[in-house]
Amino acid sequence: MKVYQTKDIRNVALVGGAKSGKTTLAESMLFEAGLINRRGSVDDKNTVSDYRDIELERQNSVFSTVMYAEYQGKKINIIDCPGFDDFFGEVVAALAVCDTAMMLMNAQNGVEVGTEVTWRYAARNNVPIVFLMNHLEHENSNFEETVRQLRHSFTNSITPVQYPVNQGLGFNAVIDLLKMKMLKFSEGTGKYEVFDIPASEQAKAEEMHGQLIESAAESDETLMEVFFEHGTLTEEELQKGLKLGIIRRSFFPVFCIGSKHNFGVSRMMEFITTSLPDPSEMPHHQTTTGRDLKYSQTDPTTAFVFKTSIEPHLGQISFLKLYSGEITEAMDMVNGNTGSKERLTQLFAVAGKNREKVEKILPGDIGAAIKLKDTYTNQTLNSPKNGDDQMAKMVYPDPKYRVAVKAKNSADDEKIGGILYELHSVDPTLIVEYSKELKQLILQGQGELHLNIAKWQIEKVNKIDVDFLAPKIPYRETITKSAKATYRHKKQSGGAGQFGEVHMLIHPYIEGTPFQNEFPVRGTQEELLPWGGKLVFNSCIVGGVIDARFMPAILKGIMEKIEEGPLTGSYARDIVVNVYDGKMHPVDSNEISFKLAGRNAFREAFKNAGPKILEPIYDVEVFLPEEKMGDVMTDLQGRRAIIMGMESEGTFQKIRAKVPLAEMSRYSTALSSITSGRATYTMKFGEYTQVPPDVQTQLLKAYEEQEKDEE
Ligand SMILES: Nc1nc2c(ncn2[C@@H]2O[C@H](COP(=O)(O)OP(=O)(O)O)[C@@H](O)[C@H]2O)c(=O)[nH]1
Ligand SMILES: [Mg+2]
Repeated sequence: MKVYQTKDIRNVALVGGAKSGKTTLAESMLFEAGLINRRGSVDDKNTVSDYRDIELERQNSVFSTVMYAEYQGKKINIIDCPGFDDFFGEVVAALAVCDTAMMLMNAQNGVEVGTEVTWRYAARNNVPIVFLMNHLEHENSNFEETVRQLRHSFTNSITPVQYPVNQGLGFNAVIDLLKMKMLKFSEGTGKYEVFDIPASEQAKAEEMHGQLIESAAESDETLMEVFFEHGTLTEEELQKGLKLGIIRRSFFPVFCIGSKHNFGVSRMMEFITTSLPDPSEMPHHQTTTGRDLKYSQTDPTTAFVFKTSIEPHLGQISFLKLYSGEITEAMDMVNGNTGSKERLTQLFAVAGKNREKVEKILPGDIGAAIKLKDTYTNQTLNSPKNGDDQMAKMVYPDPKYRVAVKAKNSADDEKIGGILYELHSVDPTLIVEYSKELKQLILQGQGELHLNIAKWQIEKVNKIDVDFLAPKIPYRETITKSAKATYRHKKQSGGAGQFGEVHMLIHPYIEGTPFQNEFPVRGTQEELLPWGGKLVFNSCIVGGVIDARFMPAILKGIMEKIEEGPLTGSYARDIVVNVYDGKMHPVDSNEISFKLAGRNAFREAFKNAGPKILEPIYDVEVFLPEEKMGDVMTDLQGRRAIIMGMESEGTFQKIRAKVPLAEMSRYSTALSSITSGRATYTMKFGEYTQVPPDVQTQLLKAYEEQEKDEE
């Protein structure tokens, strides 16, 4: 394969709502570029992009697919992304390395939740966007309304560069406002015929063309001057101005395509080659040490691994984008994050499961290497002389769905950890962790669908049957008032006896609130508890009634009980313990005696100090269409949510709420069914608060029963 110069490379990501037609468009683009000679279809399960078993089974993209099309002397790298919210991690990676996102719109549906989420993310990361209006041949398609919604939701700089002449059944023609011609498509061929704009469309086309010229002029001062002087721009000036506007995100063109019938795809690809930025025209990235990555072939090499996939018969493939220098086969590289050495044995240009060898990759291009030893997604590879360089890591969305994983056959339990770790290396939004506290293997992800796909892989690919169970909730225990307790540990049996007596006063630890202590504190120790909160341990001992050497043993005894709270066995927190009196025996006192005395005194005191169970509360944000507000609110209230506020965001509403984690189980599924998949949400741990009395009673009862079972 030809080696492409930076200026001849275009990197585009196909993004947008589920089923908007991204995978079908990718297929048409590969066909137009001659990479395939027959267009497959998602329905016939033979597209280049959706080739994995899980995708064929579901007829939906689950992973992003990297492809390329050589077109009019340029190499267009295409990353086809999944549309479901559950797989947004793939979109994050694609947006990190593409220079332009192509956002597909289903003209029947207007702005969808996928559009909204992707727009917001692209805006935060300054990714230029081109809108592609698809599904125009349906009876209910509405180009104008969809454009109106886009402008209302996002920005008035979203501007058509084409509009359909005959949308709905029979759609096959558009007015192209750049060429100022009418284009007529013929089914399946990708060809179009060019006609003069019919008289009936002339006025409208002139006016919209005028708007484009103004947009182009606004993106650059010199162009503005030319425009003022001549009242218009030449075609070349128009193109230059629009490109600048796209790069600076002050202009977002809207094209019309028909991905299924291959309408307008070649025209759109022509636009990609002539009017979208090459990588070096985009703002440069810097390494974390401040080195400017200028896409210069003669600079030291820096490449970023944005995706890892595991392919049958081949193993691990690492997809990288080159930001500086060049990469050749058999080159020695250094992983900037781990310092480990890597040799690139083979380099490929990849299109789905097809690969073509390349000998060299130049800056801005995307390629793939296989069998890297110790390099994963989100890491930087460098030439040895700048081995320490690192690029900023991609930030994935927080997990919002969790399950406990257990092998059906307990003999398989050991293997599961390794399998889940491999899944995580391919999809970093799957997070696996063994919780010592809950004694469960917890898998977190973006939604029930996301985790079910992981289950499918474990069962179908790794051939291990597993159960996904509801995970336990990490409750906490604390106290609400002060209490005293004394405990004497005494044992007289045969030889040496045991003796220790401890008197303590405990009270709640509340940051910044002083406590009127009846016992002067002589020594204090603050423990930051690993599970959050504090334990303050004060010695108020006078006259040496307990030897200083026994104090650590008392603290140890208290810590044991704090790790296994007296109410439900959960971690306790935010407690001040004052040891103010006690007794020793000249012969029988030892550390173990004081540990036991400390532990039991603490348990007694805790029970009398108004103990309460705390539960984790999450800050939840739900994005939903206005008309679903009532249903979503009712559901949230049923989940003990406290509504913190409501705002409108474009055509969507945002509800902010505090919701107990215990009530969030299966929320992604519930929300999806209440809103027919038109809403999304995020959640982030907020704080621990006391559970209501009725919930506390239930939890205490459940714990008692569990203890009884275990006896
Ligand atoms: N009628 C019509 N169907 C389309 C069009 N684009 C895609 N489809 C169909 O819509 C479904 C989803 O398409 P797909 O490419 O998988 O969408 P993706 O989820 O965005 O990748 C498939 O059944 C396609 O055949 C279009 O422009 N018109
Ligand atoms: Mg798809």
